[in-house]
Amino acid sequence: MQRRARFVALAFIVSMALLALYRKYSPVLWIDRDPADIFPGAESPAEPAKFVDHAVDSAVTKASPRPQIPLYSESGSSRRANATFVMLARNSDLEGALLSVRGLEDRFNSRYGYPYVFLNEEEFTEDFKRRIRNLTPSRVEFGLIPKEHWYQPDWIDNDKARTAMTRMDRMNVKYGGNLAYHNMCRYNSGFFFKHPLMQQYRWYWRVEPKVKFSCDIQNDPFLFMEDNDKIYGFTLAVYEIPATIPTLWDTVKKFRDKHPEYIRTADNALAFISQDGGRSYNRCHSLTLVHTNQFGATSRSPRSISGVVRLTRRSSNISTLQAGFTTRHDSFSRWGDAPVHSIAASLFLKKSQIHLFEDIGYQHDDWQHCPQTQQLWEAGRCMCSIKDSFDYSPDSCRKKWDMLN
Ligand SMILES: Nc1nc2c(ncn2[C@@H]2O[C@H](COP(=O)(O)OP(=O)(O)O)[C@@H](O)[C@H]2O)c(=O)[nH]1
Ligand SMILES: [Mg+2]
Repeated sequence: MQRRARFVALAFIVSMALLALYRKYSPVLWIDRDPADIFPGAESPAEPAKFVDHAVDSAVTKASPRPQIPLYSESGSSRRANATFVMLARNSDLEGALLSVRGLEDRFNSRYGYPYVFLNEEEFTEDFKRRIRNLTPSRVEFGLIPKEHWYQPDWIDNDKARTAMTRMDRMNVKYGGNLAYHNMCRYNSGFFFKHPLMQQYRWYWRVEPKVKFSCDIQNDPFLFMEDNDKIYGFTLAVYEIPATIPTLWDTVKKFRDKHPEYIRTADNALAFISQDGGRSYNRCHSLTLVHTNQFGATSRSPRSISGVVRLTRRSSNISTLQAGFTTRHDSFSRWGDAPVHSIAASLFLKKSQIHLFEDIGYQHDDWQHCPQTQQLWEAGRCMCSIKDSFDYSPDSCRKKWDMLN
């Protein structure tokens, strides 16, 4: 009996010692480490700056204790980009937001551990935060959008704006009469990357509620972008509704004439958005719903290359135009943020800096991109059907993109 007790005690001590050694030397990373340890290649996030009046939810950075979950990438590398997912959402978008996060975690992020930022012009409810946090061990932050970034500025003639919106509503212009949608487009065009929570990251992946990721994402899109001098990535390209942008291209042309220094004259992607050398806009835009971009990179990021910083200024400029003209222009049209970003990318970047992620199976509303080769489809264990891809349907701009490359 005594011998048996001694044996059990010895076995216990040996297994504890083995466990300690394993935890010390194992290549597996543990989630309760400092993010800077987990992502050694990444810049350590700066303390988020704080707006005076609109406090960022300070509780959010303190993640609740989590079970330890190993993080690894396919190659076994622990290298990560300084990157985040970002979702603009209302409290009422919770169910859709949960679906998107669940999909992202299952198809990609449970192996990578990238953080999330959620932004809203109203405080997120405790229920929203708790249920989102319950889906992922990653850091999740919830930010309140500063009022001056969301609501239309004082100098807007609200009577004129209302009249224009009523007119658009009568003409059945999609979301034309919806002020919140106008503000959302304006915010997504020119402001989201200015949010203090966003300033700490160099790469953004915009996610919307209710989107679906239909294939395993096997490689890290952030690192792919970083390592291949890419700035702007997308999967779907569609035509914009003409009635929403009657004034957009004229505004872009004025901007181009006033600021030729911002326009890349060779090697750009102009042919993707214009078939007549820039006289008119063909309404093609990449769906910026799933894109990885550096539009928000700031000069505070020490590792930003100069081109990136310049891009930021350029995109801010065009976004500032959007911010002003969305509601100030006589016709008060309702420009979407997707054409604004796509035009900026097509005019300011080398076309090689724009990337179409063929391997990312992605669905937003009725639009779906499914990898078009059997090899990618199988490798990604895709749920979508190759033949149901939107890419070559008449409403898609994919052919224009292919012709460019
Ligand atoms: N906080 C907030 N987010 C919004 C509002 N309107 C739209 N969004 C978000 O903005 C994004 C685009 O909105 P959505 O309705 O999907 O527009 P669509 O994709 O153009 O049809 C989604 O992430 C929405 O959750 C709003 O009034 N407030
Ligand atoms: Mg949407």
